[in-house]
Amino acid sequence: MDSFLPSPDCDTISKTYNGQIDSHLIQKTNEGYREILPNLPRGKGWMTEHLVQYQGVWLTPNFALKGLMWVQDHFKPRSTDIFLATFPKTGTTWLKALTFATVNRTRYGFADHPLLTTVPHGCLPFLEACPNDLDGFRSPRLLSTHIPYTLLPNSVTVNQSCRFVYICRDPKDVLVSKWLFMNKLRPKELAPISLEEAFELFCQGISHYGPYWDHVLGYWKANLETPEKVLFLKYEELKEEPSVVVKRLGEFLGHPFSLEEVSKGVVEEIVKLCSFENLSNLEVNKSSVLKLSTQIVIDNRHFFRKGNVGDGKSYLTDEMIKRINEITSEKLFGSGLVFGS
Ligand code: PAP
Repeated sequence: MDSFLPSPDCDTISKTYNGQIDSHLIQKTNEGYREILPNLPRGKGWMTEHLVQYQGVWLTPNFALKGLMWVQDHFKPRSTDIFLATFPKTGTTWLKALTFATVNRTRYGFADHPLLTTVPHGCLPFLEACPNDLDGFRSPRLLSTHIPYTLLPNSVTVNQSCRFVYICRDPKDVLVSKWLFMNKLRPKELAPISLEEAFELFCQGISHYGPYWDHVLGYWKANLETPEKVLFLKYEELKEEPSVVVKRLGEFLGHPFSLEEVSKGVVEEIVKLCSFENLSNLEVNKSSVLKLSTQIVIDNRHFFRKGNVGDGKSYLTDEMIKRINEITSEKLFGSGLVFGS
């Protein structure tokens, strides 16, 4: 099997996910899961009825918790693995597209690129969804994950020379993007979650893979300690200077752009291919779906809303903005990391 699919599509990936799982391993993790689940703290869910707190992080009780346990129990990293790590709604879709296009730029032409017919999420596997299936993928594997750095197994963070690319975003934009997205996915039988409720939960840290600030700080610290292992990006920087960031990405991943490529405009081609304007207007991203599991099927169009910096502020009251800014300053105090106002 390839490190990515030659003609990737969501169906093929979800078939891959379900294809080669060792039933003994599933059983082992499922037993542990059933044992711990009833005793975990619960909070109100955004997309599901509730979230559970496990090892300090808030997760959907089925997909995300099982996925994390899977990774901790059974994932076998390779020294060449590349992880795209994100908190949901911070720029995952964009980062996946840019990385996939950068790493595979000699393989595909821009006129018939897989990203023109496949949602970025379909181009590379989600670690939590298929840790055991990944054994057959060719190195270097490009994998995405929402797992906090501190919860990844030591075999990934300490023992291997695999690399991470992390992207973060202003928490106000993350909150609003997440609230709008989750309400679209929330089952009809559950009343939509109000912005006030979502705001409270987010501030308390109760959101998928939250608290947000802990997630960001985990990767930020890893970047400070091992910059050769963890590249730390901001959505806002990427919006401002996409070509500069793409060049850094290529360099960091061991695929630096040559002078010839730069002068031929390859970096700009990648930026254009992966731009919000381009991706959001593709037929596949307007009308197809992503099947993450048998229960989780998402319209691709939901991954593309506005793609702007600062949009969160137009939904939040002055009071909410003040409070979230205060929490952010407090949480990030002394870390050297800052977000805009
Ligand atoms: P996910 O965690 O569900 O995969 P993710 O891709 O991290 O979501 O975030 C979605 C946000 O990125 C959306 O932001 P918004 O709600 O504020 O608009 C989405 O519009 C934005 N986005 C998606 N693709 C791009 C892109 N190519 N360029 C810039 N922003 C993008």
